[in-house]
Amino acid sequence: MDLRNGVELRSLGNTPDEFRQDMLSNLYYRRGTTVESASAQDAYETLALTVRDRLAERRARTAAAQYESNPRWVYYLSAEYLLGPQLEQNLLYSGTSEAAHKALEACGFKPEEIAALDVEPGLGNGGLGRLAACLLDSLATLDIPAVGYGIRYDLGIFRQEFQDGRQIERPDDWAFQGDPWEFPAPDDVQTVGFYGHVDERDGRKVWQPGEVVLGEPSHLLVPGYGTTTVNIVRLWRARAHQASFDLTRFSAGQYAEAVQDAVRAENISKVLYPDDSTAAGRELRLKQQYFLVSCSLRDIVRRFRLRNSDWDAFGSKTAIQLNDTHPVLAIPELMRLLVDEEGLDWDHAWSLVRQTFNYTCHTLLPEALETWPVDMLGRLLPRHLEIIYLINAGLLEEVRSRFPGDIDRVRRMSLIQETPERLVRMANLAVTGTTMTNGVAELHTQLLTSTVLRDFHDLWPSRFANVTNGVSPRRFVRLASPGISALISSGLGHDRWLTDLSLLSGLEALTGDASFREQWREVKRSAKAALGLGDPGALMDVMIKRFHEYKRQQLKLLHVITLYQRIKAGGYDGVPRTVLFGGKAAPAYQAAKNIIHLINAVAAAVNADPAAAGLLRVAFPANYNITLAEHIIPAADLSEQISMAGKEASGTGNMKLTLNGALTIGTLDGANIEIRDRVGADNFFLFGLDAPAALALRSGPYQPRDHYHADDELRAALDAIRSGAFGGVGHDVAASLLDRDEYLTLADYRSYVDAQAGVDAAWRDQDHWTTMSILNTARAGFFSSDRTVTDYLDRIWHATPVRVEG
Ligand code: OAK
Repeated sequence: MDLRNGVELRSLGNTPDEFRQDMLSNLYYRRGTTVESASAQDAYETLALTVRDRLAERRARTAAAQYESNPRWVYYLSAEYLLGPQLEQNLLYSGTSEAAHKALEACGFKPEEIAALDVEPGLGNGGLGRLAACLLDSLATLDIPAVGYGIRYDLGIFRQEFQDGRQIERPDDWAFQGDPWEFPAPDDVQTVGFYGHVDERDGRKVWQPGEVVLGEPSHLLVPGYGTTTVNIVRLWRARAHQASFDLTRFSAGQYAEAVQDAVRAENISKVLYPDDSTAAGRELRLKQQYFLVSCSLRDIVRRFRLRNSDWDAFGSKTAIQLNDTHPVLAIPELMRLLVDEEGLDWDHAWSLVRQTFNYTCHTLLPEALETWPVDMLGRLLPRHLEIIYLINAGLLEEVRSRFPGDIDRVRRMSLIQETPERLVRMANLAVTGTTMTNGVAELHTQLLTSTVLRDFHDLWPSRFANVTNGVSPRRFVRLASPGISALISSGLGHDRWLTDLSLLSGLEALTGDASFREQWREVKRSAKAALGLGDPGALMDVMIKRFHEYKRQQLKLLHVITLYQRIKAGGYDGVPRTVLFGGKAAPAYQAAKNIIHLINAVAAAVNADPAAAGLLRVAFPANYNITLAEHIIPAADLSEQISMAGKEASGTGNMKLTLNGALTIGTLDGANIEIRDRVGADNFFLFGLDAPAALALRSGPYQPRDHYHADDELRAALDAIRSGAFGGVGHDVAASLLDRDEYLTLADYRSYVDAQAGVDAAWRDQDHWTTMSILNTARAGFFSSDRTVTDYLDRIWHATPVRVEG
């Protein structure tokens, strides 16, 4: 390989022998030890470095080819990434799995034990962060020049433990042992300002920050599958400026005071806010957001300047995707850079800004729509607030001229909410400052444009598009389910489906092949056995996602209690089930934590009762994360997607489970609708109110108690909860359902329980169930994140591949 300075580097070899040689040399030179005295951690780190070296080579080639072609770049700005464990992915993508396996064994290590030392960087909460990771995977796989920007939180999403059934949060010090996958890049450090005031000099505004913090980048490699391309995700870590260490105070023995400014600076990237779909209006969070935006934009501008000198080209060379509103300060920040620092006139800058940015909305929940107090934003970022006011003036002028006299509309669309408190509305700013706004499933986009963002859709209909989410088939089929993957490849006669998931449709023909069905059943069964949670012959009924009342884990729990009560009453005729829950609740979300506590109490009662043995079991492994998801998903027979219709933007777990041959029981919500359309209504268990019906019921005088009185089984289940049958836990859960039932759990209960009877009936015909399972996989190819990225490219980014020589 010819590197830019003309130095020849030998290419690293991938035969087992070459790989082992390199491992031994890394063990010796980079860990300073030998096989005889190496610990398992030494072996893990060495293996990681040896694999990383292979990808680093490809990375160098990728960077050179991308630089050479000076393309339009896709930059993904996201406060969260849930990348998942790196080792197995990097082994697969670099084609070194087998060599590594052999090398480890030759050195006396057990590969599974070494793989277990790989700690996933949990730098996200849930769907939004995992989607970001799947999109990066597909961008690299499709050879798109792209960089993900994010924050390198010292502490990721908390580690969940259960104490007496209650969720306890422990810090997730994910990089405690160091992170072998990370490349620090201290030479690209950025300086970020906060607070201060705005001066005017020679007719130009100059922001004089009152505090500066350094942003130090490091990056992780994002390899494409089946290609040489290796992109990066660049993560920023806050570092104190050396001037913030007060040597005078230190010398005077005031140790805590000497470092207090430095500590405050570094707190910016200390911890991920553990709120999923709720806005946390704290100043530190706003600081995090600006920190991400400021560092990333400076880096993007630096990269632009490597090849371009004319600002006019900026918009055509740069597509920046804003992952929800968390990075939306990028809009006023780029205006500030262009107008205040580069001297462009306002209109010119605004047209470049609009050309550059696009915005994805990931929610419909009003409480997730971010707003920031005007006072707080103005104190922290005085110049940005001025710029937001100027943007607002332009927006309101356009609204007034399009809708003369419609004062209410002006009030609704303003970037500033006036009462009861003055707030900056980040979603309004996002739509105003971008070319395109997209929702993440058909229904979501439809609801966005007809409710939350309706006024903006009236004004600018062509700025809205739908891009239905997708998931990486490499991670969520190939890595998660080697058994299913091998069977798919043998059935299809190739493994090209890994990069063209529509080819799964070829499995449809195999549903008529009894031996294929038998193998399919066996593969699902062994995934259950490997998970080790319950009888592999039982129906594995899986609900894995963040805990939120709108997702309705409480509905699943009512069903479990009903099954249990039927068992206790004798003559139970349902099929044996293992019901598996996984997920975390935001630490301050008491109602969700109550549901977790109640599930654990019900699990304890059911699992200890001999009457339920062999019929019903409830599993709730703690600390659901990507690593655990990869074990659970292949084992699932039934996928629970039971949110109140009109609340789940898309869901992506639903896609992962479908692709792994689970059948869905679900409402007509989010991407469930598109899944059902594709797999066929006969292969999907539908229940419940649809979005218009749910909305209508919610807007009237809904009386949850009517359902309680009308339905004996529902009443018995709620009474059991209330009467303390599960150890006194759950009083609040029952009260909230009976008094308010915000998410129509009781209204959907009967329809849900009846649909579950349909599940039992279907499960009894195992051969037919298997056919339905295969059809779910065969018809779910659309839900590849490769298709999602292709849609973004066509509708939004308009960027093209740069192929890297192999
Ligand atoms: C998190 C914070 C703020 C706003 C939204 C989220 C979020 O995670 N939303 C989820 O995004 C996923 C990816 O688009 C969707 O599949 C989920 O439905 C949505 O809840």
